[in-house]
Parts: sequence; structure tokens; C-alpha cells
Amino acid sequence: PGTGYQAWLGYPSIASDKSINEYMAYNRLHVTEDDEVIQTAVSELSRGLEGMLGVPPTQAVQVENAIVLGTIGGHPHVGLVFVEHQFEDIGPEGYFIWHDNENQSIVVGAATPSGVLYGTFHLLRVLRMGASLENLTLVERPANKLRMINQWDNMDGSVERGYAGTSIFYKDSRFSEDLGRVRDYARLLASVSVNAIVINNVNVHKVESKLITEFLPQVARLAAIFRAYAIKLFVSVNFASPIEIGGLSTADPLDPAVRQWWKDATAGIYQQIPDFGGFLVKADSEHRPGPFTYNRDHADGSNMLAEALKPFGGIVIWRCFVYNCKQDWRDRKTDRARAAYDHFKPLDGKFMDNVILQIKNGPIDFQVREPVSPLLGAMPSTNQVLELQITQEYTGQQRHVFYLIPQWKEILEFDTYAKGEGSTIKLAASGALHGNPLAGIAAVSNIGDDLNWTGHLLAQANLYGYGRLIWNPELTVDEITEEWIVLTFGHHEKLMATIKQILLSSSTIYESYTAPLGVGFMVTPHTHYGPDVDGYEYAMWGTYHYADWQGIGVDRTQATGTGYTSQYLGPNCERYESLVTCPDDLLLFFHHVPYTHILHSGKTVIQHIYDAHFEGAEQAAALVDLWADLSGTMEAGLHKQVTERLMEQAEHAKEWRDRINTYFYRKSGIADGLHRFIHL
Ligand code: GCW
Repeated sequence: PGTGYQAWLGYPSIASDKSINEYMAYNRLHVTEDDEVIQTAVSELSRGLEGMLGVPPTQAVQVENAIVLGTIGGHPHVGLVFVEHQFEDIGPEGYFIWHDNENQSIVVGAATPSGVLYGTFHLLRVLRMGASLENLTLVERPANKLRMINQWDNMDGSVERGYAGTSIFYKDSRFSEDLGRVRDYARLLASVSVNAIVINNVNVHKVESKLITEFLPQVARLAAIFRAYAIKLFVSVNFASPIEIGGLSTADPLDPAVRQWWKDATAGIYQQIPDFGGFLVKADSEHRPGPFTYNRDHADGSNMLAEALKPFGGIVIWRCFVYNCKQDWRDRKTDRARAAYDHFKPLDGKFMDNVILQIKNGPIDFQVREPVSPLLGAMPSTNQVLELQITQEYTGQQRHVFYLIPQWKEILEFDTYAKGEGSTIKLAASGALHGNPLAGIAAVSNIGDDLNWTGHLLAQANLYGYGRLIWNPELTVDEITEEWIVLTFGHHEKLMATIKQILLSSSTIYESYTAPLGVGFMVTPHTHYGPDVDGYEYAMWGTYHYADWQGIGVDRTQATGTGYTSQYLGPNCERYESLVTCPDDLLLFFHHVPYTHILHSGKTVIQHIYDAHFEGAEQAAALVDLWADLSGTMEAGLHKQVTERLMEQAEHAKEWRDRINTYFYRKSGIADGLHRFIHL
């Protein structure tokens, strides 16, 4: 208690609630299938019911007064109900829940065991929310086929950009002995319908290269754990594996020996893991090997792997995070924002049908504020998945609170105009926009071996919300937020109002005291935590702000800049190109302007910077008081965890405020219009 370990899957007793009698009447399970995933559903439901009701459910002999779980084809009563009620097409992973007034039973049915599992977790949510079961009839179907989590775990036990302890998977170049933690993680993921996981970092070092050879038995053990929760296992592979672990002298994707090496390796994997998902690849990116070494393109590289996986039904997920990371800061022509589109757009149609391109939500790198990547939706003949980052690399590293759901919602609603108005990212991601057979959403996990999984307790909401949102992008931010709060803390009016307020204001507050108006970065090099305005200004990474004594921002226009705006279609292109229509919050991403430039808000850029930073730091401090007021409404341990993080955030926000304000005061020589104190 008080650790947060149960996250949103705690089922405390409801002995004193009025719903207990209603729920008690259904405390019997009617199940006829012994499929592994259905048995997982049974054990999850039993666990939840026992927690809430105090007694475990019994086995029902009849469907009356019971919860009936099963597949349409495997459980006769479920099949009957489905036919009688003609629930709309529920697809392979969807489900229906039907409250049978006559029999007083609840039927959870699906076409497949995974659908039954998702339906069961849905029912558990309903129970935990305390809703009535009368008239509980619904049908659900996921919007996205691939709902994936990427672990950036290394076998030495570290987690790249991990802010919640070390890996739960590996330690000292071996697999963790106790995989109980992995099983509990699988529960959390399946409860929000995640159906695929990549178990290692996209930066694959020598030891992880062997995951597909030497370590296969251990990988198979992990696959078995995830299989019980209907989650498919994928591995990140090293493009240079044929050299690194195969003893060949080349990794050229068109070399027959290399192709054969991959085919043999892949066949070896499927021998031990027949339902293996496939490979994730980071190639020609940040010093990782790739096809460019051999003058081949990314279609050559990915198709080679796709060919090896094809006979087994596996897929290749190929990342588009390809850019020049050895840029000369003096070179004003090269624009990192352009890179993914410039590299991949010309290859549309050249990829095999079991290749999916994985594209980060923004053109640069998971900044607090970036435009949506113009590559998303721009390749009609190529499968794509959207990549999000749950781990808070640039958004406060789980020491600051930053609720990501509103940002993701904005991204999903963004209109690309790829097929005219209404061509939103959510349709591109789901594959519906261009009718792609493989599609979906992936995100970098935010968990580690910290007892509460995510370091900051409130960061659990990002993992929860991610799963909920990718199942159904139509859910509102409010719906997701309220669900998470009740499931995690129970019903309490003030608690609900306060936590909601904190979460919903968190991203705006953080944005206020960090890099202004979409310019990005200004973080400490390498760690990416804390302010360092010029930290990357003369580095090779292509992330510059170009602040001088007169102004700031990156000119990405066609008229006078890098031409990046031309990668957008129709109204987007014009909107970003023109100073008149470019939104304030992205102004410095697209334009270089004087500090005296007047924003749509009516303020000058410099005054905006001062105001935002003073206000942001103040608002961060106010979060501490808001939270303090919740003492006594939850377990003391939980309350304390968050108090500590919020206090750190408040202090650190002041550092951001002062560094940024001083920097711009020194550069511009323009004083704050409100005469607040700025260090010189
Ligand atoms: O944002 C950068 C991170 C790297 C990461 C890379 C990527 C896994 O700073 O740590 O490497 O992106 O997405 O490949």
C-alpha cells in the first residue's frame, strides 16, 4: 500500500459501497474454453472481483446470475447471444458486453480470446468505476490494429531515456531472473489493450544483437509471458548483425550471403517462437549502421528483412528517424526538420507489404512543441505507424508533471490534407486514410523498476492514457483523465477536481518556463534535463535557435528559409509559411523574427518570453499547494511521492525561468515591461 505498484489495477474492497449487493449477484463465472488468453481473462476477473467483493467468484454451472465469458465460436451461449442480437461487426479484437435482464447475466463475447480479454478489462473498469450494470450493453472495436510499446531497455540493465529506475527485463547483460515484474507489466499493458511490444532499445549494441541467436531461449520465455496477455513480441535488431555476430564481411542488403544469413536467423527465431512479431530497425541514424554504407536505400534494407520474415507472417518496422547528426552549425541550408520526408517520401511504393515505416510525431524529436511530421499520411502506398514518446525525455523526465494526452490528441486531430479536408493523423495512423493493411501507433515506454513503475506517480496517467487513446482516438481528454483518476485513487470529489486541474494544466505550465514559441531544445546536452540555452547551438545535431541581439527563430519558409514548409499540403503550407497566419506557439519553429515582433496575442516576442517564464514558474509553485490540499484523501505514501516531485519541479522551474530570462535580457537589451527582477 502506498507504493503505486498496482497502478490502475488495484481493486480495493467496496464493502461499504451501495453497488456491492448489485455486483455480488454476479459473482459467478461461466467459461467453457481453456484457451490460455481466456484463462488470463478469468484470472484477472477473479482477482478484481475478489478484491472488490471480498470473496472470489465461484464457477457457474448455468448462465443465469453469472458473468459469461467466451468467444462466439467457442462458447455456445456467447455464440447464441451474438447471433440473436446481431451486434455490429466487432472485428478480430473487438468485443461486446451485454447485460441480459432476463437471466441476470453479463455476457462478454468476442471473435477471439484477445477480444475476450479486452472485454473483461472493460468490465473490470466498469465495476471499479462503480457504474450500474443494468442496461450495460456495448460494442467496442479498436481503431488501430497495431498498438505497440517500444522498450528502450539495454541488456546491461540501463534504460535509454528511462526515468523510472533500471530495466525490469535485464541486468548485467543477462535476463532478469525474476520475471514476475514483467508479468505484472504485461497485465498493465493488456488492460489498456496494447498488443505488441519491442523488448529492447532501438540502439542495439553487440550483446543485444544476440537476442535473435544466443539468447533465443530467454526471449522465448518472455514471449510466453506476453502471449498469455495477447501481446506479440518483437525485437530491435542491429542492421550490421551479419558482420557483428554472423562472421560475414558485409551487411550489404543486396548481397546473397547477407540475405541468406537473415533468412536463416529468422527461421531460427520462428522455430522457438512460432508467433514472433518481427523486427524494429533504427538504421543510418545517430551512428547506427544501415544500407547507406553500401549505397543502398532504405527500401533495399527493409525489404531484405521483410523477405526473411514474410514466410512466417512477421513484419519489419523501420524507423524514419534518419537525419544528418554531423551537421556543421555554420551550414544554414541543411535542415534536420526536412530529413525524414526528404529521405523517405521518394521511396513510396517501393516497400514490401510487410514493412511498416515508423514515424515520430514531429519532424525533430519529441519536443514540447513541434508541428506534426509532414511525412505522416504522405506515402499512400506505404504502411506507416505513428511513433509517440511516453517517456518524458524532453518533457520533464518524470520529475516534472507533464500530461501528454492533450498533446497526442492534438496530433491525432491534425489535418494533413493528404486526401483533401479531413485527412487527419488519426486516419493516417489507423490506415483508414489510404487503406493500408498494416498500421497503428507505437510509443516509447516510460516504465522501469521503480516500485510505482513510472517514477512520478502522475506519469502513470500517460501510460494508461496512451493505451486508451490508441484503442479509441475519439475518447476525450476528460474521459481518459477521469477514468484514470478513479481507477487509481477511487471516487473523491475534491481529489478528482484537483488532480484533473494539475494534469490538464501541466503541459502548458511546462511549456511556459522552457524553450519559447516552438523553438525547442535549449536543454542540457546529452541528459536533456534542465536549461542550457546554447547547449546545442554550436553542436552537430541540427537543433539550433539562432538567437542574436536582434531576434530568434529558424527560417523554414520557402521564400527565404530552408523550404521545409513546402512539405506540408494545402492550407497547412500557407499557414506556416506566412508570418500573418503562423500560430504563435510554433512561430520560432518556422520563422526568424525580431524580439519586437508582435504576436497574435498582442505581445512582443520578448515580452512573451518574460511573461511566460515568470508565470510558468509561479504556476509550477502553485501545484505544490494544490497537491498539499489533497493530504488525507489518499494513502500517505502516494501523497508523499508526488509532493516530493512537485517541490523539485517548482525549484527547477525557477532555474529555467532565470536562465531563459537572463539570456534574452542580455542578448536583446530590452527590459521587462513589467519591471520584474531579472538577473544580469
Ligand atoms: O531523441 C533521441 C534520443 C535518443 C534516442 C533517439 C531515437 C534511442 O535522445 O536517446 O535513441 O532519439 O529515437 O532513436
